[in-house]
Amino acid sequence: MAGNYTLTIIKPDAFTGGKTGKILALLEAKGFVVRAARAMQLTKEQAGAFYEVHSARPFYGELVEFMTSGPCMPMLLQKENAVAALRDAIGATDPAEAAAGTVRQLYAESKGRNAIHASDSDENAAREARFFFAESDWVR
Ligand code: FUP
Repeated sequence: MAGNYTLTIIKPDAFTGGKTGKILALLEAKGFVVRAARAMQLTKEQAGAFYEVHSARPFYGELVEFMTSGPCMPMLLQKENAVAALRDAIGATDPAEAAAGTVRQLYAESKGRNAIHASDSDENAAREARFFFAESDWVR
């Protein structure tokens, strides 16, 4: 899957705020194709494990709290150079610093409640894809 797949999550602020369709339309317009998707409520254990890399950071507790505050929508997306392309499309972590037209500039509320997750490397994309989806969940 390396190179052409990335994992995104429509986070609880955007999902419960009814922004999923708008975000997906923006991403589809940029050429991303959905290969797997599910709507789910993360448990504290799942959110904690997903963001384990940040477990020593001061915002970790708040991040886990937010990610479990409502349903979210993990999706596996396909596009050439998917990881870099999606990082470009979502913009900076803090929406105040996100470029015009990016998902976070348009739809995020704050640095913590920032609408969308995107894998930051091919290696993490593969790990995160396995976290949410079995191979049999993918459409090809
Ligand atoms: P990003 O890859 O842009 O989602 O950002 P990071 O991996 O650095 O951070 C993961 C999530 O932690 C962010 F989406 C939001 C949260 N976070 C904060 O709440 N405060 C911070 O200072 C940094 C990150």
